[in-house]
Amino acid sequence: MVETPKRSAVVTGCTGQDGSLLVDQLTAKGIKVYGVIRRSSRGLDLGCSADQEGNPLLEVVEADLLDSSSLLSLVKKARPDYFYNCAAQSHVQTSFEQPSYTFQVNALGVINCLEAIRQSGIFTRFLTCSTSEMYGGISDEPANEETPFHPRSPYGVAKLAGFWAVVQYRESYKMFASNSICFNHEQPGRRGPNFVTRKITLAIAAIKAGQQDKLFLGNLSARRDWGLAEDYTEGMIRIMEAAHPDDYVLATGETHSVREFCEIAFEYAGLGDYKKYVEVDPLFFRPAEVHVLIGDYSKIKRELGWEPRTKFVELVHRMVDADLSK
Ligand code: G4F
Repeated sequence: MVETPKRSAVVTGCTGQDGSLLVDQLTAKGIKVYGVIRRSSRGLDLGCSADQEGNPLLEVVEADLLDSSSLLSLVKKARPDYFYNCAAQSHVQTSFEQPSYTFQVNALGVINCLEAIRQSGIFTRFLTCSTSEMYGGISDEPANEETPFHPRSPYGVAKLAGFWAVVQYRESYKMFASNSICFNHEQPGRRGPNFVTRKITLAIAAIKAGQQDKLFLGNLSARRDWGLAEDYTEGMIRIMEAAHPDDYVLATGETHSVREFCEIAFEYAGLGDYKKYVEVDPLFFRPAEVHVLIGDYSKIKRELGWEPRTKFVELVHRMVDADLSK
């Protein structure tokens, strides 16, 4: 007989990288998950691990971040202990082309979730996936929770509004509402194909298969603090289970350039010097670039005992392996 789960969680964006990892990790802990999807005429592609579709602890539900009544109905129906908001327009370059949509989903969407919880009157812990893009890379010092923000994209501006909405609801209504300020995090085989890391590892697989001979990229000098996504979603779970709501940086404390990612990935795949394959195309330059991001995760280490487990080189190797084994 299957035991009735004692706890439940809503996960928005459950078909995305972080949401699908949370579905895996929360259900593995015996937590029932209401995975939120937007209605699609093309049917359901969960994007989770292979056994998700038969996962008895996952119930897929339809709602939309831009339709507050659908969120209120969901909270009233699910009465969740936890509400993870992973849904977003998450691509920075796209936000320059779709600034209004990005603001609606990434800022208003957070307020709609918070309002649904507040209006329901149900005690639900809330976390939204916040981002290092809010810092804007104006300093090469590691950023922590006290570092001033200076977003440099419509994405960053919208996420900053969402971040402050969480703080405001926490302070005004004493809600359990937290931000995970996530630096770049990637999951082998699961990262979206238009983020630079996955674009590189998918291209390596295509080059090795003889299907492609060049890879066109933008700014190779941009530096990011890249970690493994499943380490970060575990950090989010810790933030949700903490005694008090708060905002925490999740990062590795290292920064590496896109060029270094290419060097290691092409060498590891046995293709040699990346310069034989990679060309710079200004099409992929952004109107304003975030040149460097590096995070200081000492607060979450000190207070909640979280640390990233995966170093940069291992991450690159695992991403290459995942795409070569397909
Ligand atoms: O992989 P990216 O597109 O990630 P970006 O912009 O740093 O954003 C990611 O991390 C954020 C956390 O800091 C998240 F909030 C956000 O949702 C997303 O997950 O680009 C990384 C860097 C940039 O500097 C970009 O200019 O790579 C550079 N880059 C160079 N060539 C490229 C390319 N980026 C993309 N996407 N495609 C290129 O061809």
